[in-house]
Parts: sequence; structure tokens; C-alpha cells
Amino acid sequence: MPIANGDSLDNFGMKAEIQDYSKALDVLKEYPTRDGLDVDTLIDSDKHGALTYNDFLILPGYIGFPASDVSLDTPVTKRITLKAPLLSSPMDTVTEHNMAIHMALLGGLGVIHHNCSPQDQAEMVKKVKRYENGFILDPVVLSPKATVGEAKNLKAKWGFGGFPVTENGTLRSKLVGIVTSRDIQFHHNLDDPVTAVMATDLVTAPAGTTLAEANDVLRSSKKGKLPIVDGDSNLVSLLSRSDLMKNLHYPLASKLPQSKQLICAATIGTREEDKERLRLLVEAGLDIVILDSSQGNSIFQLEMVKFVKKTYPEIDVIGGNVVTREQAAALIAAGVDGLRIGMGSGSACITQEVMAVGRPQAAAVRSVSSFAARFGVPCIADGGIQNVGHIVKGLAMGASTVMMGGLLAGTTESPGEYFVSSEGQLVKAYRGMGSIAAMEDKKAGAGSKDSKASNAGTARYFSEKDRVLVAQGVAGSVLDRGSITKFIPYLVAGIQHSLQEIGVKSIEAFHDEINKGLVRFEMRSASAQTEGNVHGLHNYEKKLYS
Ligand code: NAD
Ligand code: CPR
Repeated sequence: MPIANGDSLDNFGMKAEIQDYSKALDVLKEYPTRDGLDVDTLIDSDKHGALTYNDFLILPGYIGFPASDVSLDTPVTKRITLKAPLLSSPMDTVTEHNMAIHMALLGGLGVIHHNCSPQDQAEMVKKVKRYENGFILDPVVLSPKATVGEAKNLKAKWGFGGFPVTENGTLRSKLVGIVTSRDIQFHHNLDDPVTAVMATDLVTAPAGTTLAEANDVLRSSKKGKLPIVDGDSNLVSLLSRSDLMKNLHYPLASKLPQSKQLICAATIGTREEDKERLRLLVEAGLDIVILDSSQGNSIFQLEMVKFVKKTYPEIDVIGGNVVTREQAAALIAAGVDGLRIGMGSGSACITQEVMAVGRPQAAAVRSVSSFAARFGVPCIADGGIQNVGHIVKGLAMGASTVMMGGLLAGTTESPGEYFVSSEGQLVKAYRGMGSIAAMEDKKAGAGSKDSKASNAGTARYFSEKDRVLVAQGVAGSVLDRGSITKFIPYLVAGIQHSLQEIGVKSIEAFHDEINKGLVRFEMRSASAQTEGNVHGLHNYEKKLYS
């Protein structure tokens, strides 16, 4: 029958049961529960097996505020909070000092790996703690004997010019000049020493100069670089005009109250030698130590937790990894300030296949976090994060923060160089810390590429008992993702938009409303998952942010 103006819906078999539309919200109250499932029903594995992130969705709520009003403040330990719930993994292809500095500047936390000598790891901690926005604390420095050719090669390698020259060719030695790109650009005798071309009429600023003061000097001197020197004219750091432009404003930076320094976290193992490693890290200014293991409920870790709490009460200790209430209880009783959850969910991981142990990540996070919350112990959902939605789902299951490895390994700030894959794409190496490649590096005492110092301590980790290395992960590569200075703000904005859709104004409110059954969930069948992704297009470009 054709639809005509004035026809009653009755004619279409849609007779209204209730004629008074204003009663819609009252009628809603007649339903025994809200639409969808509460979190406990969702996660009840008796009904459908254990879930992970792709198996469910969160139902939308009511939007009564702009996304920018959503607060992402969240605890990472009992005592330390962050402004963004994002951590980078302690892996030698993910987090060294550069990643740790930028994660902290952007409101999260980078956890420095320990597949290197204790001295190298402590040096990285120092770089994070000494970092001052805009000041380069480990500039590339040339010796007076360096040649113009070497300076050109360094410029090609690092992508910037403007190298200070000091008497010894190191930091904290007397500054004698500066070689800029312009000095070497048209100088064709590559064997000439840099002293033949460098500028010696230097504008410098004394140690202790604030960023604002240094900025003024740079502006009035019209120079590209400003060396900072101590009372004896030794170079202590360098300020770069281009960095200054980029770096001035980091409102979310992770700092402790009353401190200008960035918060720093690093991992150690649970061997006797790790106590000396920790001593060096604490001396370097460490704030949080994570005891790094695939299975945290071990006599080794429980004793290490007690040792750290007794020896360094000022340091927060995060235990893990765990995926069950029982594991969590043991570590909470031993005194941890936070827990790291995940076994076998990492993107480079074969733990579940090889060890037959682990747990689907959403189930693991819910089970551990809901228990730990009773003791006020914050939890990190570690591994398996491939997109913003996974982050929000990790938080929905009760985690306070999420940790990412593969998602951040392809960024400018991760260790290592980009290379072109056999398919012609720009990629960076990414490997599990229990992959044969990573373990062999550790066994050989090599550590990561930045770790040049003696590694006798780590070499001892693998005794004669470890004749066969059993891999729990793989080594591969991930696509270039650009700089985290763009990617992390995208993740932050994405989480804010997601919480806005759900109708909660903070992570705290999110947890509260989930526990009260007000935020609801839905399971996703296999075909619902297909429907929820791009489908039916001939081709498309998936650009995530601009
Ligand atoms: P681990 O250091 O906990 O264990 C390595 C081996 O050393 C184990 O056999 C352990 O029992 C033993 N060991 C540890 N302390 C000891 C001590 N004091 N005395 C005697 N033996 C001791 O490390 P792991 O579990 O093999 O993990 C290695 C790396 O791989 C870590 O970075 C970890 O995060 C990562 N990993 C993670 C997962 C995951 O699912 N999250 C899985 C596998 C590996
Ligand atoms: P993705 O973010 O890449 O999915 O996972 C990162 C996490 O994987 C790390 O934080 C760590 O817990 C875990 N991981 C690291 N090496 C691993 C190996 Cl060899 N096996 C299993 N998990 C690993």
C-alpha cells in the first residue's frame, strides 16, 4: 500500500501501544535491567568461554559534555598518577631514554628495558631525570681532530647539523667552537679538520639558565644553537632553535608534585644481580621499578618485592605479569604498588602456544583488576593493544593504564633505525623479549644497540642450565608510525571521544559506572565483528588522524 499523508501507522501494522510519547523515560523504568549486559555477565566465561577485546563492545550512553572535558587522570601505582593512561613496553625495540622522555612529556610513561648492562640502563634513567624541555643533554660532540667529512657524515646520519666542538670531543669538556651545516656545506676538502671551518665567536649561556631566558638569547643572537657552559667553559648541554619551537608546551607532562623532573620507570629481573642493577637505577633517580617476568607469582619475585620495599621505601614497585586473582593476591600481600596484567596477549608472543599457559586478555584484566581494586592497587593492561578501542576496553575491564609494545615500536622515538622491507615499506624491528634473538643478545652480553658498556652481569643470567633457549616470542618488524608526539595525542583524543560516547567524564567515573552496572556491554558474534570493520569497499585508505 502506498504511504499517503495522513495515513495512520495502524494501517502499517504498527499500532502504538502507548500514545503519550512523554512517558518514554518512565516506561523505560519498567524494564528490570538496562539494555545490554553488565560487566560481570559479559565476562562470565561459563556462558561463552573467556573473552578478549574484539569479542565485545561497550554500549553508548548520554553525551552531556564536550570530549575535551573528559579527564584521563589515572593512577599507575598506589602513589603516582598520570594524566594519560598510556605506557610503553620495557622492550629493547620500544623503550630507551628517548621514548621514555617523550612518553612522559605527553602524559604517559615509558618503561626502560633491562636487556643491557646495568650501567647503560642507569645512564638512560639519568637522561630522563635530567631532561629539561628544550635542552639537549647528550648532544653529538666533535673533537678538534674530527674532519669536515666526518661532520658531513654525522649530518647525513642524524639529519641535523650544528655540532659543538670540545677539547676532548666529549660533553663536560672545554667548548672550542661550533660547526654548523653552513660551515661544511660548500667545503670540499673533506680531510680538513673541523677547526678550519668552525665558528669560534660563540654565544653561550651559563648552566642554570632557564628555558625562557635561553629562548631570549637564541632570539636576540639569531643563532640556531645555544651551547650551555659551566663556570670553566665546559659544555654541559645544548639548546636548539628548532627543538625549542617544537617543545615548549607539554601540559600533560608526567612529573611528581613539587618536582620539575619527568617521572621515570624501568624494569629489572629477579636474580641476585638485579639488586645491584636496582641500586644504580635508584642512584640515577628512578621513581618506579617494574619486576619483569612473564609469570610474576614466583618465589624469586615475591622475595624481590619485599627486598625493594624494605631497601628503597621511596621507590614504587610494580609486580607481574599476572592473569589470575591468586597470582595477584600473592604479589599484593608481598607489598606491590601496582600490577601488570597479561600473559600471551602480546603481538610478538607465542607463550600460549609454547607454554600452554596464559589467559585471554579481557578476562585476565577484569579478574585481576576487580580483585586488586579492593586493595587500591592500580593495574596495567599489558599487551594486545592494536587501536584506541582496545585501550578503552582495557580500561573498561578495570585497568588504570594500558601498556603497548608493537603499537609504538614503529615510531621515531623507539630505538633502532628504519629500514625498507622486502615489500618496499618503511619499517622498524620489533621483537619479543623472550624471542631467541633477544635472549641471545642478552646471553652474549650484547644487550641493545645502544648498550656498549660491559654486560658481564646480564651474561651471567644464562648459566649452564640454560643450554636450550625456549622462545616465548618472535622477532620481526612493524610499519613506520611517525613520531609519538603526534601519535600519543591522537590516542589521548581518541580515548576522550570514546568516553564521551559512553557518557562518562573521567576514567574514575568509567570504572565506577561499570561496577554499578550503569555502563553496559554487548557480546560480538563473528559476523558482528566483520560488520564492525570496514566491509564491502572495493578499496580504501585507512588514515587514522591528521
Ligand atoms: P624471568 O626472568 O622471569 O624468567 C626467566 C627464567 O629465570 C625463568 O625460568 C625463571 O624462573 C628464572 N628465574 C628468575 N629469577 C630467578 C632466580 N632468582 N633464581 C633462579 N631462577 C630465576 O623472565 P621471562 O618470564 O622468561 O620473561 C622474559 C621477558 O619476556 C620479559 O621481558 C617478559 O616481560 C617477556 N615475556 C612476557 C610474556 C607475557 O606474556 N607478558 C611472556 C613471555 C615473555
Ligand atoms: P604488544 O603491545 O606488542 O601487543 O605487547 C607488548 C607486551 O608483550 C610487552 O609489554 C610484554 O609484556 C609482552 N612481551 C614481550 N616479550 C614477549 C614475549 Cl617473548 N612473549 C610474550 N610476551 C612478550
